[in-house]
Amino acid sequence: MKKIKADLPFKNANRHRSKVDALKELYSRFHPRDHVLITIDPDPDAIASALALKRLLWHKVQSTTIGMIRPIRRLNNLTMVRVLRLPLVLLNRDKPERYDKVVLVDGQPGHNDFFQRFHYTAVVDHHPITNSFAEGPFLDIRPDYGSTSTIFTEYLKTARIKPSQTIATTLLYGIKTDTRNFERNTIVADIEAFRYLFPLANHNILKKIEISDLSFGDLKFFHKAVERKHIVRDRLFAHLDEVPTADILVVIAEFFLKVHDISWSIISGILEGNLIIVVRSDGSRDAGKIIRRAFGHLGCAGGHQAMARAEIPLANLNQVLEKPTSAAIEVLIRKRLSPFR
Ligand SMILES: [Mn+2]
Repeated sequence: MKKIKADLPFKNANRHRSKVDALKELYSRFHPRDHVLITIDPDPDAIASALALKRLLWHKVQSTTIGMIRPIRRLNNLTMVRVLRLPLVLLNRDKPERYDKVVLVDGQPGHNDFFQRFHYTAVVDHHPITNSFAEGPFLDIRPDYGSTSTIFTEYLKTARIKPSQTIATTLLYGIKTDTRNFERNTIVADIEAFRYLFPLANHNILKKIEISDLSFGDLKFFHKAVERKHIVRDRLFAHLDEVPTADILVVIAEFFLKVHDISWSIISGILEGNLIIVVRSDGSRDAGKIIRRAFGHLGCAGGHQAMARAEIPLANLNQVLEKPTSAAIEVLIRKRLSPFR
């Protein structure tokens, strides 16, 4: 995406007006008879921002609908919507409904062709500015902010609205996911918003949302991994044959690393004609280097100190295996990544 210099299209870009003026200006764009649509690409930050805006517009407009441009896939987010009963609807590309005003939060029209269909009354976001905006919409884009949830927490404070437990929980989760628990893109405003929201959120629900990354279907791979595990000194191996996604290998590799005697968790499976090997370790030896030495000549292999992965086309296994049976693959991996080499 091309970056556009902020000074060109951005006369009304907000940074110099006060928080009270920004809120007033935002409100001035709506009429009590309006039916408002908020469009989101539904990640936690976008969902939380939309809920906060819906709350800000409560009693100010006739109705506010939060419309998703795609279904939610991530299990954590599905859990959030289910447990907190969030009022989200899926927009239909072919049957656009009529709304008086449309707002975009946590994104810009150029981020998705679905967004580009709408004529926006307001855009509130924290991504780098990639759009040039024609005259018109209320803009509040703050690329230095870690999350749009932070921006909306400030709006709620300015409006003297204490967020409900549901809204506080989603905003807190939005800040946490977009800053990866303050490990990236964090400024003081994010931490201040977090501190403000912390006592207002439901931490039991937040914890349930954060740990909900498994489906029922995944459980049978846990079962298989436990049954098939081979332990060689402090390394645990499990080969799972065909798997539906590589994510399940990662989740199981991380799970076995919880066992206190295990320093290396090496989980493998077959996906779309490739053998995938996922390593999680305590980082005492360079896992990326070791997996590259073991499998780099057969496919792509590498990673970091404590996380590594190899992807090997099954056809390439002919070079080292007479017949790539499940048992032969399992033994190959165990030999090549054995601590005794
Ligand atoms: Mn965001």
